[in-house]
Amino acid sequence: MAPEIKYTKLFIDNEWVDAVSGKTFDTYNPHDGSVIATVAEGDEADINLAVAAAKRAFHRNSEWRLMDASQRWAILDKFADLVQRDSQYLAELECCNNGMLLSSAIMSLKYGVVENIRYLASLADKIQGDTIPLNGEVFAYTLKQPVGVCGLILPWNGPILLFVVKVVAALAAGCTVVVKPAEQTPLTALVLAALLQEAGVPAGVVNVVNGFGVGAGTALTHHPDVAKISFTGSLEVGKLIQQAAGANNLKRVTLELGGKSPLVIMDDADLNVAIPYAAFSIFSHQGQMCIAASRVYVQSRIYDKFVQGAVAMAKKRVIGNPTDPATEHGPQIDAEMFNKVMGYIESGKKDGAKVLTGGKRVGNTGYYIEPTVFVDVTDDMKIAKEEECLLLISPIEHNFHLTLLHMTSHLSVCPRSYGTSQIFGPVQCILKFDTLEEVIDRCNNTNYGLAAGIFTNDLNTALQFGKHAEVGKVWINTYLMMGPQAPSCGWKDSSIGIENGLQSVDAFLELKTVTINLPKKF
Ligand code: TXE
Repeated sequence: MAPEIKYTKLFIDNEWVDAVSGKTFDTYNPHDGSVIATVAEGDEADINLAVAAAKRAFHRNSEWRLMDASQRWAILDKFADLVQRDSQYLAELECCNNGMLLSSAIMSLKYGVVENIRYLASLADKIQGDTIPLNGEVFAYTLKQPVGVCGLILPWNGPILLFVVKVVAALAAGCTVVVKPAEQTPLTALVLAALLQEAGVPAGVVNVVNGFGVGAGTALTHHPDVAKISFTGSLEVGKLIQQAAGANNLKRVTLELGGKSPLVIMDDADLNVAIPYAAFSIFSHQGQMCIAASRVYVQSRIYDKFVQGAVAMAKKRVIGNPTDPATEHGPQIDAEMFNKVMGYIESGKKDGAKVLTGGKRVGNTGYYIEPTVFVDVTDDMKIAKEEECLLLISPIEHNFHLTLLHMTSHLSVCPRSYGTSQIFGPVQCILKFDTLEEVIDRCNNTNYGLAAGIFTNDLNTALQFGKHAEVGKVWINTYLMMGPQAPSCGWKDSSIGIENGLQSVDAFLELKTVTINLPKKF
């Protein structure tokens, strides 16, 4: 049974309102492409109202700014209780609007999401400055203060988790926010806004404006009263956001962008562990994760054995309706992403890589793609480096607003293997290597630097890889293992700023030095 749709309007200043223009857009279920709901479509006029509400709520004499930090923690902790209370409903909505397996959404809600809220909430009253030993008869100290109104722009691949990671960190820091969810997944953000209101967050502190990238998104990134943008999405849009952020005021930016993450399997690894992990690392959530292990480097001596195991793992994944508890593999998010992934599969074949399993659409409705394993992949192929944004004519009609971004010509002379777009689908690319030195160079030969993993029983090999991989997170004999306490970072073009960990709140704070002239040194 489809979950009840409780909210479809914009949430501004604790009120549910229509878009000023009166416009709406449909949102879909990726399982069968059916319309789930029709949602208000915000644009510049609505962003202006939301930013004005957030600015009022941030005034130095507002209820929010005068509230004790421990009270902010208490309210956000109550929010965690409410999310826990409604976790089954939220998981069903996530499944229906995003195609995430219901079983995964329930696990993510009960553990990941609630844990994240509680951890980030607890940082609210741990924000402290320092005292500074300045020379002379002075006393100096630092204050860490909320940066102001923050624009939080979300992607569709983890709508609930990414909402809480950004919103709760910003609120713990004392900021006020305007959230722009992805156009594909507008529904859960509205429910979470209602729960924040129920938890006691004052009017104007949290506002949610659904809409498209060009429209609501651009209005937010160009708004002079927005002090900070935190964005998760594609590298192409990340670059546009950085430009927009500097166009009038100098907004602070946190960008969590793509990856082309390598997973290395050394010939001393336990293949009974490494093969299932490699499958889990690329096929979970149908490969729609920035940290997906999309390049698997296998040492030559065990290459054939690994490939055999990898193909068997891919073949046995149960494909089906994400609401079915037996399902392991659901649909891609929408027609646009379906077409993009199928385009990459075709390009891999054309470039000479071999599909050992998968590569085809499943069924005639929804956006299902078989778990796909490519061998004979070389570093120069598009599927290994994602050189350009593909837009192919395909059997599924485009019915989404496209922000098609130009790929600039200078990329062809970039010394690194340059990827501007990710496959973001269930496509495992297997490559062969001989030595550790060689594979470290090949892993690093990309403009991305999000994550990397290695399976080995040699401590020295693991430590060498851990040190020399040019990425923000390294997993050794595991993959995708994360928690709110560990900072989530990315190097190179993958990221600016840090989410999670103690540093997550710093991203929403400004530092100030206060110096007092004293009559006498003390
Ligand atoms: O992302 P976009 P899309 C990658 C992945 C995927 C690709 C495209 O490779 O294939 O991005 O996905 C808003 N100003 N990731 O098209 O376009 C948009 O409305 C301001 C990686 O969904 O970057 C949405 O809310 N905002 C990833 C958000 O940006 C703009 C997660 C993301 O959209 C805007 C998702 C603009 N000009 C996709 N244009 C990750 N890092 O996890 C768009 N938006």
